[in-house]
Amino acid sequence: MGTTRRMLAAAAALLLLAGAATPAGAQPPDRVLYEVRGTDSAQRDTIARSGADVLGVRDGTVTVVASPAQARELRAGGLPLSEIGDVDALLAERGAGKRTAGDFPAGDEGYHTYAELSEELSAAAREHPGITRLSSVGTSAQGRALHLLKISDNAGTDEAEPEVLFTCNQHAREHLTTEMCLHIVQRFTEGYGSDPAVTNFVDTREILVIPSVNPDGAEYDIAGGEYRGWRKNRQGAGTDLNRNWDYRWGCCGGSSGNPASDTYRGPSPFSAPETRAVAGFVDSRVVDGTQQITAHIDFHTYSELVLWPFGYTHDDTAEGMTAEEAQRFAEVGRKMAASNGYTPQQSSDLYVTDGTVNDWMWGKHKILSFTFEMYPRGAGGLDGFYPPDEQIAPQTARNDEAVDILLAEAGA
Ligand code: 0X9
Ligand code: CA
Ligand code: CA
Ligand code: CA
Ligand code: ZN
Repeated sequence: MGTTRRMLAAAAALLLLAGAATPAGAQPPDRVLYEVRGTDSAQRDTIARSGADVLGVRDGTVTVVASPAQARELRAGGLPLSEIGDVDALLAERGAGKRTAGDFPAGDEGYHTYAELSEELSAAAREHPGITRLSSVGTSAQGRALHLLKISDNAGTDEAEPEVLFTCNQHAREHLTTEMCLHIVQRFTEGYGSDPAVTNFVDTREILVIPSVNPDGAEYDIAGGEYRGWRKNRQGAGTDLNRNWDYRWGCCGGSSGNPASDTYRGPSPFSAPETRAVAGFVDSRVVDGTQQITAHIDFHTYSELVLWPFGYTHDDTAEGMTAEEAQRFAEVGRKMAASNGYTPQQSSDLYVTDGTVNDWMWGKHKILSFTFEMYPRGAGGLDGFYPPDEQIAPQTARNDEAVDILLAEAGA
């Protein structure tokens, strides 16, 4: 962007900001960004239980988007919400500037749209036919294919090798995660035959990558004149896919029953076609009574965390999680976190959630299942979901060693 264009963009952003901040006689904004400092985990559970949208947590400071009703409820409960700004105005500021319809904003074209993602996967399959198999696990609410790329030697044959699953983009606006899955695809296809570690994993594992679990939401997030800060899928008012999994679904105040909430769990477990499709695929990997997938990472942004189940309870051990099993999660989680500089913890240490993917993967299938919350670390508000595309290469490569640690563990 040239200087003049940059100044125009800045001026446009100011106009939008000014326009949204004091619209004469207009409704109050529906979504306001707040910070709550010095929270303990019980207070974070209260925030999550209200159905407000927790964007990030760092050293007890929670960044949260709340509706006026949610904000009133939280303040009435004694939580000190300090207002950062109107979400739509803040987003307008981030996405201001020229853009091609349906593409990422000017300057962020390094991110892949759904069409570009589909093309990259086809190209990887075309260029590396011996070690790839491209298919889909099903379709989204709006009919987009939920792509699955398998990477392994003799990819067309189901061999007796540990299967490892990587899923990305359950949450629409977490675009950096789609790039993470694409980076895994590129690294294990392009590096095959030249990089000894990559070659060894491709020869001894079946690597399964689903780069976008929520393509409808991701496309919707970029389809307007600016980033929308959209989280859910695009079925009705939208379901939070990471509250829709069928393990202790809706059990524990870690999701919302209100369709307007950003953490709406849906009307029933697996009501979303996207979660149902991914779960159906994982269920189908039980061969002769044995689940073939032994390890899994679901990538999210942001906060730079490595998280493990259970999320529905603060207890370290529970039915289906012995002390030894909890210990293994902590050990592998800490090892991966030591490699990428993230912070390792049980997911409920952040706040309680129910119906998440990790609880289902472990609770139903005993798959060693982690959530990574990627870059950035800090509580950057909505901007945290939209790092400049210059961050794609460093922030995805940052997880190479952690991915390798999990691939190694999958054989143990
Ligand atoms: O809330 C989520 O679904 C994940 N965070 S995000 O900001 N990407 O939405 C975290 C899920 C991990 N589980 C728990 N915190 N219990
Ligand atoms: Ca850029
Ligand atoms: Ca193989
Ligand atoms: Ca197999
Ligand atoms: Zn997420």
